Amino acid sequence: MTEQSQGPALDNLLTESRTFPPSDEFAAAANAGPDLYAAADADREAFWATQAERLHWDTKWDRVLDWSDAPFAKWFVGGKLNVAYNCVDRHVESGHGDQVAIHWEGEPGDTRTITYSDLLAEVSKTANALTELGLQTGDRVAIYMPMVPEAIFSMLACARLGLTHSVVFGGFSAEALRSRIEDAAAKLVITTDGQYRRGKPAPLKPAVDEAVAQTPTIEHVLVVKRTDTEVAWTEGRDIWWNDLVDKQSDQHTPEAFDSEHPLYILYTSGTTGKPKGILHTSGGYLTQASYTHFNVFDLKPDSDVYWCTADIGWVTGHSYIVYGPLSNRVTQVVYEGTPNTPHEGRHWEIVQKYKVSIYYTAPTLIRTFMKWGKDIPAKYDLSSLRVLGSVGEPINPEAWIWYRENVGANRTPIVDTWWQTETGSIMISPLPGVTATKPGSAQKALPGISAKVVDDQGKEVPHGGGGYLVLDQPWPGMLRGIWGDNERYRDTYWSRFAEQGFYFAGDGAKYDNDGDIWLLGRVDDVMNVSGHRISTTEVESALVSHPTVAEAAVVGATDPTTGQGIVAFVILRGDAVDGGEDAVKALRDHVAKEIGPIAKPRQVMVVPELPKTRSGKIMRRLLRDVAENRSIGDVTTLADSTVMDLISQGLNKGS
Ligand code: 6R9
Repeated sequence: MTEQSQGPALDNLLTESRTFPPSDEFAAAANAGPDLYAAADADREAFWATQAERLHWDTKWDRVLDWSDAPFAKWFVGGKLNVAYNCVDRHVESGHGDQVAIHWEGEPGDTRTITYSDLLAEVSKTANALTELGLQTGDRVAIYMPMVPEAIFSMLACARLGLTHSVVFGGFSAEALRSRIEDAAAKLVITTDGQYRRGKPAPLKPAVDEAVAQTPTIEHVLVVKRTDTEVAWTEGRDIWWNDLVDKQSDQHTPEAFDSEHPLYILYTSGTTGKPKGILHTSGGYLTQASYTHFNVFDLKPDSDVYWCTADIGWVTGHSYIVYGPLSNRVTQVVYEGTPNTPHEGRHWEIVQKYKVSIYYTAPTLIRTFMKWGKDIPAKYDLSSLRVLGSVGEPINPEAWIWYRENVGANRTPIVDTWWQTETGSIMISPLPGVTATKPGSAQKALPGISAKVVDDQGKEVPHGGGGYLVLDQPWPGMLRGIWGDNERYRDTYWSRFAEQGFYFAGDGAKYDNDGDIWLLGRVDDVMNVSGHRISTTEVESALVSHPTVAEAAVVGATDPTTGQGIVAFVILRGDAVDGGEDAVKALRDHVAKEIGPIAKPRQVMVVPELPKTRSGKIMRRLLRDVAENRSIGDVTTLADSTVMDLISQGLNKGS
């Protein structure tokens, strides 16, 4: 039997009510059945204890959860484990050393096949190299790399030694890297000479050189040769990967660390300019990453080929390329490059080549594929696919349907997975063998997880109602804090609904009439551009750091491809010449340099004034009206009600 589509036709997507139940065959063979919900509901802690048994523990925990110091959780208290051992060694020990762990595909077409035995040897050598550099348990290591296998070896080597890694996306600027190194006081940066991007090598090490010139904690820079680009070299500080790692022994005995040992810090945008270092620890994090990866993607380690298209610079790469999948003995594809290099069918060519069966990507890419046209995927054999996933932002029903029809042959379940850097792992998602999926809805908290939609007062809204998404029970993969800033941790996530003790996710949500959850986007000043979180304040401070800018206000405007696009309104300084094309280009480039190309505004509008309330708050709502070409909303709280006319007139003149 194939899946049934019910309800109205395609043109009625806004009132989407179709559901797609799994086929009988899929349901019968699925890792997770409906009983999983019942087991979790019966006893949440016992349920998580069962899930933790997925892992190898050197010392078993004596307590599942200690929430006495809320909001600082401890999970699997007293337990000890080695995260890398769980992701690598134990698969070799159980006789799967010859299984391919990673089919790596470089952008120019070079490939590497890495078995679990290979992975063990590489991670061991890397761990021995990091030890030779004098790194000790608890030290922080920055990883600033493209999607090369050494990035994964480095993360796992850190985990193996109890070093805390801080992966910084390779598309971020020298300044972004510098501030992250400084915040974590990292001792080592691992990087590459360059990276392939859109068919061309681009240098990467110069950004590291610029960053570490101002970060005295850095003792060494370990450099993987990827593009053979010429690099500046600081003797004594810089070391080629090949010179150090290749000569190491491939034997290394892992040590067990406390369940709460810090595994990594990952920086994410908040509502203020300074990124937050989200802290994740070991036992609880790995338990949830492993459990969710196994059940949400229905992973069959002996037969599936899995591909998550994220970059390891984001949390999705951490939990669904490295820790979840490898703990489950996955065989996966890791692709280095962009989806249209050298042609727009590259992803489908890779799916066909490796017979990918599980594919996990972001709505922004799905919408890009839609733009490129359905003829492109139609040219390839995609029949190996059996589960599709989506993450990073709300997926509009139209994109969901397109994905299912043109990639999933109207057959594969789609799991729309809601979670955050802070949650560590997937929280709200269908289970592919259980849930009748609905285009556009993430639907239900996973077994073991509890989420609610509440109003301003923290009261749960009725079915059909909307409000704020909260998590009302602690979960194993939850962040353990913001690195070095407990106060900000409490303020950001736990003060909004302090009385109820809810975690405030920062997302708006609603229940439909069946009680399924629909995510509606951020309710704070965080923009979501192609699934990347960027704060309006971050971009504003980058703009005002430019000598020609007096003031700036930034909004996220709806964008058909990227979800939101960054639109900046700037007031130039009196002596700055004009707001012509060159000035605008200079400002866009300046933001790209300060933060990274992903933060480059789609538009910069030079205006004479900004709309402000009497207390001086910028009214972004009105600017969003302008950016989205809507008529301007209520202006009664403006200090000067003529400002919006001035702005509109200025823009119509085409500045
Ligand atoms: C994993 C990741 C988190 C924010 C989150 C929300 C948005 C992520 C979503 C989604 C609707 C989904 N988001 N997945 N919104 N449906 N399936 O993306 O982490 O980069 O920290 O972003 O992304 O707004 O709050 P992160």
